[in-house]
This record gives sequence, structure tokens and C-alpha cells, in this order.
Amino acid sequence: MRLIVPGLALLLSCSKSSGAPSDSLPDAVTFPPGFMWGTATAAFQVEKGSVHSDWATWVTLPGKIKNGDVPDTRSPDALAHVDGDVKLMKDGGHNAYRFSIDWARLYPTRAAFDADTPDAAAVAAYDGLLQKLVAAGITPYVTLLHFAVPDYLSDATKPKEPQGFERPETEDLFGQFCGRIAARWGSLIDLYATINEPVVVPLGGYVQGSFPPGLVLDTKRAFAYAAGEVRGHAKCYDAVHAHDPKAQVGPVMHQRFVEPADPTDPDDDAAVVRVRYVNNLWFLNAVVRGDWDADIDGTLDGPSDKKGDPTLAHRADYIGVNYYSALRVSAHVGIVLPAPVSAAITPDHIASDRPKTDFVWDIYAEGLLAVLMEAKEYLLPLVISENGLADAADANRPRFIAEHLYQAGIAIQRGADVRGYFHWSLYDNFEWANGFCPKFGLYQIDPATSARVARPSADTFRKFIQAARVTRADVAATPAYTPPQTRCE
Ligand code: IFM
Repeated sequence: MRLIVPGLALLLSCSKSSGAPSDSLPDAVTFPPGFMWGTATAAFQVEKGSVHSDWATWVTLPGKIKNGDVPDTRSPDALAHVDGDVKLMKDGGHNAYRFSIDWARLYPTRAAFDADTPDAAAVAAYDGLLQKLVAAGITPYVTLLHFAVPDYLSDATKPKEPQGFERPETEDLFGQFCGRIAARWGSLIDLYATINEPVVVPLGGYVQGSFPPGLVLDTKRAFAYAAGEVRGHAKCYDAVHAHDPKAQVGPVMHQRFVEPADPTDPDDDAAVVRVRYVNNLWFLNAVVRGDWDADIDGTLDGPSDKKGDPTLAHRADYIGVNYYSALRVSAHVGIVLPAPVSAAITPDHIASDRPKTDFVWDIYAEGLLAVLMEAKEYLLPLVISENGLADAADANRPRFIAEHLYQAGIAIQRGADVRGYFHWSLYDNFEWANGFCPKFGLYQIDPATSARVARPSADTFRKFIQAARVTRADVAATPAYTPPQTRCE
């Protein structure tokens, strides 16, 4: 029998919130009954002993990870602490939890995948997590692919070879994987994310070089990868629905507030349009509307472009919006991206008066409102699937949470159908190329014992959840932002 916990009922009902547009800032914003409140994590970042993925290989290559960190050294070891973690969530007032199921842990070899003989310990571990979440009344929100791809589909030591979604078979195998998860656990899961941040993966792997396979400014391969992700997403969506027609399945996008370096320069404004399109809109246009812009030029008049392609359209029941910061764009200054982007970007270290995180990202809560209103145009429910900051001292997190919830509430008032907010992250974890330096957690992890130690903002978050309301006075009452005491760059 399908179990629908209250937090998810709101998303499943698909009713649209109404709210009159307003230019004035409200004194208070509220969140509807059934709103999903929780945190987000990803398997490779919080589990121990994942050794069969491209990322597991990548972290062993010299110079790839800050301070030579590897995930197991200070890991929260999530799968060994399920009971305690579920209690943390419950005590924190959370009614939902976003986490990923590690494809490579479940199927460590290609032979195991082909024979559909998943690793028994992995099945038991994820089964325990799902059962305990549901028993505690916490909605599992399951990501099916969060960066790490099995090493039989992506070999980080051979960057010249096609990786992951550059290989056509990956789309099909990912679809099968998604279907198997829905077949096994569909009675426990109703809310799925297909691919986490599909634009970030090729950007990191083929443009910035900080993700496997570590190439720089190879936009051709980056877009080949992204195109494979679009098709893989659609196959995953179909496979989940084949087993679980009522499931809510969507992509999770890393949306940026894209702004011009020089607002008086029309070339910078034009660059903003292109970057915003590639980062925030191109993937969604394909999987929501079926508008397939193969040459990524912002039109649908290329020889391989398609409008309303039925193999891609309507493959999102909701849109997951991850929001962290702004992206500054110029026609001239920054990391220069070749055609079809033809713009220079400054993703962090932005020269601005805004407060900064330990990761030197700008704190800009109004950007969350902007990306939610942008995503609203797709006429789908929205979930804030990640939002958070690196802040070891926890000096800025309370205000960050208050401000971002306030902006999310404004979006709801203005008609955005926002169904949940997931703070990144439950606890400090392995931040990819930056290792364990950035501290994103509501809880710290004691490296010797793996004990979870609450930061004060865990309680700030609990209070807002309890109130389901944020006032301007609440925001004003949080400590003012201070410059970061730690820097992780
Ligand atoms: O840690 C990451 C996560 O894996 C994806 N979204 C952004 C987070 C912070 O950088």
C-alpha cells in the first residue's frame, strides 16, 4: 500500500497557490500546511566506503581535492547512523529529507548491474533508511544521481574517453536503474529527483576542470554530456512512472541569479541573457516543454532543433530549485566561455558589497525570489531542493536562513507554487573538489567519533519550521552578517 506522509500530500495534490503580485515587502510570510521542511545530503558526500564511482577514483588522483581530503576520513558515515539522524530530523521539526541512493554502491560492477544483482548490504542499508524515515513521518525525497557515476560508465583516469552521459548506453542504463529503484522502493518513495544539477556536472568536468574528467573549456564535450543528461532524465522519468504512476519526478537545477558585471554595458546585458539561458533555462525548456535546442543558440531553428519533442516534453512533475548565490557575467572579464555561450563568468569571488560565505560566495537572498519567479514560468510546483552556506562559525547561518525563507515566502505570496524547503545540509560533509573545508552543516561532525554536534542555527531552523512563518522583525532580530572567519577557496 502506498504511504503518503502529510508533507508530500501537498505536492501530490498539485493545486496551485494563489497570491496577488505586490511590489511592497510584506511584514510577514507564511508557509502552507503540509509544506515540506527538511535538509538535503548526497550519498558520496556523507557515506563511507563508496569505491566504485568516477568520484571515488577522482579523489585518489593527486592534486584534485583540496588538502588531499578523501570522503572517508571525516565522513558523517550516514548509513551507520540512521537511527540517530532520523531522531535529529524529528527533533528539529523536519518532515522531509532529501538524500541520494548511490548507483555504484547498489551495483558495484557492470556484471552486477546487468544481472540485476544489487549488493545485499547496500539494499539493506537504503531499505533501513527509507523504512525508518517513513515510520518517523519524514518524507523521503530521493535523488537518483548526485554527481557520482559508476566507474564502469565513467573512468576518471582516461579523460580522453567518453565519460558518463557522453556514452549513449548510460542514458539507457540510468533509465533501468531508476525503474529498479521505483520497483523496489516505490511503496516508500513518492518524490524523486532524477539528476542533481545537470548543468553543473559538465561545467565542472569539462569547463572548469574541478570535477572528473578534469577538462578545461571543452564546451563541445560539455554539451554532448548535457544532451545525454537530458535524454537520460527523460528515460529515468518514464521508468519511474512505469512502476509508480503517482510518483512526483523532476530535475534538480542549480539556479543562479545571473547579473551583469556592468549594468550600463549592453554587451554585459546580452551576456547575461545567454548565460541565464544556458544555466537556468535550456535544460528545463527541453524536459518541461520538449523544446530541444540542440545547438544551444537560444532559438529552435537549427537543423536538429525540435519544438515540443514528445520524447522529452512533460518529463517534470515539479522543478527542484537549488539556490546559493549570484553569478556575475561580462562580455569581457572572467572565465571566458567560448561559443555558444560567448560570455565571461565570475561564479564566486564577486567584487560586491554583499556579505560572503566561507566559500566566498555572495549572500543574496533576493536572488532566491528571482529564480523562483523565473521557474514559476514553467507552471509546475517548485521545491527549494537545496539552499545553504559554508559557515564554520555559524555566525551568518541564522540570518541566511531567515532571509531566504522570507524571500521564499514572498515567492509563494506572488503565486509561485513552492512546496518545500531543504536546507543544505544536515551536517558537514565532503564538498567535492573542496574536500572538508567548507562547513555547510546544521550539525558539525566530530572527526574522531562521528558524533553530531548541533550548531545554534539548527534551532533557528526548528523555530521557523514550528512557526511556519517569517516576519521582517524575525529577520531583523537575527545577528547581522559578519565577514567570514574561515576561507575555503
Ligand atoms: O555540496 C553541493 C551539492 O552536492 C550540490 N549543490 C551545491 C552544494 C554546495 O556546493
